[in-house]
Amino acid sequence: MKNLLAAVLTFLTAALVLVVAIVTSGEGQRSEPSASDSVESGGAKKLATAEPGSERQPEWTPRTSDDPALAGMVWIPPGTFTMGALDSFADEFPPHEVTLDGFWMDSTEVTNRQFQAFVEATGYVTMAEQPPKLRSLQPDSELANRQILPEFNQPGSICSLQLRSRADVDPGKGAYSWWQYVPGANWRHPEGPESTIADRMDHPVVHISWLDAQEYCRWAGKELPTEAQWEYAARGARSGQTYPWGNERNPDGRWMTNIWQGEFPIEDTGDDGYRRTAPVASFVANAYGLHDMSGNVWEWCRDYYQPEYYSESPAQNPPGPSSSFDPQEPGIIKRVQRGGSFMCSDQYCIGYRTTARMKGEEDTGAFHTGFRCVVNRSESGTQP
Ligand SMILES: [Ca+2]
Repeated sequence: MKNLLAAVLTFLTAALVLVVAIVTSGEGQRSEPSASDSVESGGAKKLATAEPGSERQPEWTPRTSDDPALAGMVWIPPGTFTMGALDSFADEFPPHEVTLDGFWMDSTEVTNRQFQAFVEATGYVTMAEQPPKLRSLQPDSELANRQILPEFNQPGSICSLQLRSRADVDPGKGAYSWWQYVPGANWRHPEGPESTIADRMDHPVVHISWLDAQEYCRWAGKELPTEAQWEYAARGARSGQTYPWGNERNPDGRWMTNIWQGEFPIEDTGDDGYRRTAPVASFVANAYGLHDMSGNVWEWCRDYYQPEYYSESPAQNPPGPSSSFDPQEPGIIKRVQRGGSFMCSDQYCIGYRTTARMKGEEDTGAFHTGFRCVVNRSESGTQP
């Protein structure tokens, strides 16, 4: 029972992670990283690499497969690229060359419809639908003996509340003014028990923990992408560019991704057309045929999170570190999240950049966190 406490802590730490991320980014206002001198080569000859700084779309025709197991997926060609950034947040440093085998990747985030098929086939119950338990504490964590507060000791998940004005932001609570644990919130009820996904079946599923995503992948015969696969795919062969489509956030004044516009966290004006999740593929795909690699929802990667992993990462198909370590919360097991979400604004979380890294407790989702899958096979569909 004492572990129930930890579940609350699980939530709290997840919220704290968000807070920290937001605060960290908020310090921010830092200029977004400039294009580095990375070289990106997509093995295939048909792929012409864009010049750094160029907004020109790389020449590549997305490949799909007739194999039903690869439906909805696109081929990501083998290649070498520079992962990370020179002038950005500390955990994106150092930029380093990585070579990857080719793989298949979902062209969109996993939708409510897809996740529902999984649940109907298996009877799976997500973490947010279960009574809180301790699942993501390191074995030697000091948090193991804490008590779970009663208000957190019921199924639920983390949501961002709608604030009315800047006065609603309690300086003492900081980001907890808007991030709150909502009993009854889960993938079927994204904003709490009264909300529904009935008209959102083609939106990305949310409130999915890393452990939930693993179960979906197992059922689907897929895997979560490694962090290196995710970044390589998101770049879409654009060398060292800030976004999957180039260096300009709003080319020709257009919004290219579902993020937050307006004063954060008071009012999202929805200038991009969406105030929360958008249907997948509402925005243009990158050169590989991948939609929403920036914005919409954070996407889980397979890797444990360690901020300094890039300093020791192997150059060939890096698998991520062998264990988790976040100095901000060393007792918690965390996995990498990528891509930013509809909650990311240029005032705070600029996580929609291609190199931006986030972390989350592996047993905890939130209303802006989902995932997509990969299949590690050759272009012809055979096992590597
Ligand atoms: Ca938006």
